[in-house]
Amino acid sequence: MDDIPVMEGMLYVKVFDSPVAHGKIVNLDFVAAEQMENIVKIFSYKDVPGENQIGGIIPDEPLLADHEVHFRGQPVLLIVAENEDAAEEACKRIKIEIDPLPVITDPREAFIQGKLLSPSRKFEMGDTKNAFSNCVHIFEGQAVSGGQEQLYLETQGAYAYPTEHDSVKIFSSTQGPTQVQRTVARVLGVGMNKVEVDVPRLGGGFGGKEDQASAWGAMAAMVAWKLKRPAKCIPHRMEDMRMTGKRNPYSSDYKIGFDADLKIMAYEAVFYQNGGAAADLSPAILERTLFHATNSYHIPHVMITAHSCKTNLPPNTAFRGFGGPQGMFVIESAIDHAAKALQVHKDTIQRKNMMDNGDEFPYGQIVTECQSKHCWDEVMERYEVGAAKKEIENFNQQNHFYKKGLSLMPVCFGISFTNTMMNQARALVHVYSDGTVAVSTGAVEMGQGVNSKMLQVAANCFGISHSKIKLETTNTTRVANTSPSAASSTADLNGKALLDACNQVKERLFAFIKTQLAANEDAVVDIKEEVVFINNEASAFNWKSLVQQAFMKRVNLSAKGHYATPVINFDKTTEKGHPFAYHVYGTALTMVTVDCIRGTYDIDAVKVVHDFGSSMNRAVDLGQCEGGIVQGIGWMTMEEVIYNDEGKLLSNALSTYKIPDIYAVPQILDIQFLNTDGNELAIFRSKAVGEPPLMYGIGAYFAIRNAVLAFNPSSPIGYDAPITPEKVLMALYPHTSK
Ligand code: LUZ
Ligand code: MOS
Repeated sequence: MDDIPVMEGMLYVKVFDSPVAHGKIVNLDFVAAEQMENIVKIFSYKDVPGENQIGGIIPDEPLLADHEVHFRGQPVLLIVAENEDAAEEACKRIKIEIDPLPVITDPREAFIQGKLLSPSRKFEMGDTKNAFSNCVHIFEGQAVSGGQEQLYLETQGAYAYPTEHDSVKIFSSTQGPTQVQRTVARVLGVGMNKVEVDVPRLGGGFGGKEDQASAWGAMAAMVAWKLKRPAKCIPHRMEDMRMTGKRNPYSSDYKIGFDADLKIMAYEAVFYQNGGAAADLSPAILERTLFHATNSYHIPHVMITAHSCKTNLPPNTAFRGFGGPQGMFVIESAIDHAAKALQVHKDTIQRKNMMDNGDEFPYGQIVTECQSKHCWDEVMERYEVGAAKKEIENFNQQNHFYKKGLSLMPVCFGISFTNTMMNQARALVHVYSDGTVAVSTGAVEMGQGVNSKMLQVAANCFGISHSKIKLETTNTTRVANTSPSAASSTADLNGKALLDACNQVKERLFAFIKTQLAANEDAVVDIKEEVVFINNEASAFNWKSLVQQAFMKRVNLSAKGHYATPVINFDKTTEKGHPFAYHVYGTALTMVTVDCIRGTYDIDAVKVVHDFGSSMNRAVDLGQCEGGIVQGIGWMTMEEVIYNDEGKLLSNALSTYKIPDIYAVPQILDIQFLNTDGNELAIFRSKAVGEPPLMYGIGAYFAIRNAVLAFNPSSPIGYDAPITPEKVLMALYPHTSK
């Protein structure tokens, strides 16, 4: 946001948020505050010109609280000031009185009280009841995974100014420009055509700005539109941390049954998702938990139930993986539980039950182009897992206060928005008369490298140098009705749309040159390094002269491309279909050392074989993979979101919320590209890479847990992530922890 030069007269917008997690507002007095020097106006819900509603999937979230507050940090008032200091001062003068109502922070408690954000969902395949009655081994338990703060380097925020025709332009730090546009239009009570959203790039998103950027966009836009002045609304880090939602914590029950040969015959799970005080994206996240509940395994009889529970926490939201990691953690816990009880290596059970082509996912899609076993077997061989296990056993026999642990974590992640409708994109290409090119897509660059990939698509299609192409900002007036940059699908969807646009221009240019050179109609035209070839022979034309002459002959040098993923479908009434364009596969080997005096640990190595398809940019893809792994390790080990019983965020700053730093990166982080043909629905057959690697981080949890058990085989340690050093210490010495 701060890369954008602001206009003179810009107003500063500060949010006054609820100090209480649940209650009725009985008195709200901001008269004195509003009369202070340099305070322009204080907005309450009464000042919202249109609908006081920002809920994306379900309309259950006001922009500004009206009579009740539902979470601590809920926006109540907007203080509009000439400068930040004045806003801070005024904030202190506001008096709010709230009659407290009961606060719920636990999803199971919310479920018992019937507080759900959306209808519960159930995926079923086969007949678990009958299957369990034939099982030789059955294990049941609970698994819990915590929240995760997105902690994008740049906080949320928006800058807006009024434009002609009663319109407004918003620069927003959002993954979803159209979602901001839609929300602003609703809040202002105007058409979407009066709202322009522009996104140059983000200082990180990680899912946190898929939906929740809309509130900040709406606040800045409302102030700018009503007061006819530019306005900026950017929370500070601690405000951002307490007001915005995070990865949904889950508490889950599992039941897993095996035959005598350790084949998993039946699996049941019930997921209690902590949704927070409003639906936000939680219903969609819940859906992805269901889709990934069996991870890479084929299980003939499955019944998975998921509840989105309403608690008095900030509405939880998207975070890289989007419910998938939470689903996978539970099945991995169930299998681990079984392995420990049966005293077999977990990887024996994992490999034996790995899915393969022709198997059916519980949601009806048939497994194709499966790379699960390839990745797994490649890890076992390349990284000599058998020898590594022996080494660890020897080490653990010889060392008392250091213990090592190892785990294998397979991943199978579905690519496409689970909501079929969202799998569409558009792109706009202008070739200017001097041969330079400008490209607009719906893709938002947030550090993931999508702009590099878009450049590659255009350069590759036209056969020209990257230096001739400019990537424009993501803007709703140039590319409309965009899906957010999310679901690992941004490069696929926007890349395919861009390819369509470039091909249209290219076809016109090729048709033009054939007439120009009186070439045969089936002559083959090509452009390589900006030289035009006819039937593989260099012609006198280069890209620039071709474009210039085509323009002189009035050829259309612009095009709009469109792409909608074919094949995919899903029927929510039967919970069956073919929701994903394809799947991404891989396996991670993780090795750790636990310091059994201190409870601290090192991640010695994460070694991965990952299915990139035919990678179009190995540097970008490797970066995504490395970053995802470290972020996944953070979620599973050190990042602990803590609210107290009053719904107050205790881990509310970087001093109390620990994310991985360079010292937390595994000593050895080795990623092998499993080179496959890739899928034709992937851009240039280069598979989506944004989210799948995050789930390799789950391996760190189980490796640490194994090391703990090597020290204390009777430790009562459960399946409760993150496995922080404190929890490790308690698990090492349970008898002294009381
Ligand atoms: N967002 C969304 C996502 O709206 N639908 C999805 O399926 C999804 N998946 C991953 C990340 N964001
Ligand atoms: Mo995301 S969790 O792909 O915004």
